[in-house]
Amino acid sequence: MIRFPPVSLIGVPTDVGAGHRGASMGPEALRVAGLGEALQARGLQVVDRGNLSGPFNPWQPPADGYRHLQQVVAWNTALMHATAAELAAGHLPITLGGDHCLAVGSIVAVAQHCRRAGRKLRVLWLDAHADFNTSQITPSGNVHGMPVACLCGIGPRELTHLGGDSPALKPDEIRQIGIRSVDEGERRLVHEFGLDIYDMRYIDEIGMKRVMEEALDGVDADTHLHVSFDVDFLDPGIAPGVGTTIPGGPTYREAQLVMEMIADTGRMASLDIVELNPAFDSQNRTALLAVDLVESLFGKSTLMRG
Ligand code: 6HN
Ligand code: MN
Ligand code: MN
Ligand code: MN
Repeated sequence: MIRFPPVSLIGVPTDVGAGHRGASMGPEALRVAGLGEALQARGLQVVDRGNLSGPFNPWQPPADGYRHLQQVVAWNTALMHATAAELAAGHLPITLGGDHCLAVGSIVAVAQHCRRAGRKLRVLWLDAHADFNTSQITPSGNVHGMPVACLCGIGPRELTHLGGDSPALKPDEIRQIGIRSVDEGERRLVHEFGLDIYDMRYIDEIGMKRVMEEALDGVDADTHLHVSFDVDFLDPGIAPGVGTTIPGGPTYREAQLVMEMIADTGRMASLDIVELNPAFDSQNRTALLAVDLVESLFGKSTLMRG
């Protein structure tokens, strides 16, 4: 059995980075679906830190290629500090998003923590999207389509330098899994940066087991594994409660295997659960599915052999 440090839930109720309203209700939907209780039932110590506060969503069109940049920076600053405090206390922080722009704040804190401790970092980005847009190439201006680029050093200075140093991440520290929607300019940029992308075509061809073996290759006792779980990673047939559904995502079994293989490493030390949008869900089913999958991330298994 894998031992985990105490887990801290950090609610970040905002949708300032998204193109649809409603991800701001994500933290409460995850709580109502029993996330804290499910982890406690696994023997984990869980503290719910409640919700961070920040600016409301002004619902404005993009300015200079960004929507709500000032509000995005404010929420990410708060999350970066909250995440850093949990890591410094030896806890495992879980970001309850909120839209995916928040991964800038959480991952900047994680990266700084790793550099200080001299640990290796591996980020697993589970998503339908590459989230590698810039103000020049974005089709929407929505910052939730840009966090990976910001973390790799391209984007508005307020985000690329959120933690002081830039870039927070080297492209070879990231593995993206489940990708099936990449914008035209974004595709070029992702290749230029040499990002390791396990797209759905590749998953179809070689299978999820081998994909995960490749994505986790090199993860060892000295590695901090951060999982950024965008719920739109999942096939919309099982997970309709997101703003940007893209057909052809991982099935329930494939998603379970992803989570179980991550759990098997015993190295997951921080997690984002983002883009859950209760306004598009019915009867909280996508939140319940997210909780089910997160239980597997924390070692719940139905395995009978081996
Ligand atoms: N997400 N590539 C599209 C855009 O507007 O940049 C969609 C981004 C979705 C981002 O789901 O985290
Ligand atoms: Mn995303
Ligand atoms: Mn996405
Ligand atoms: Mn499970």
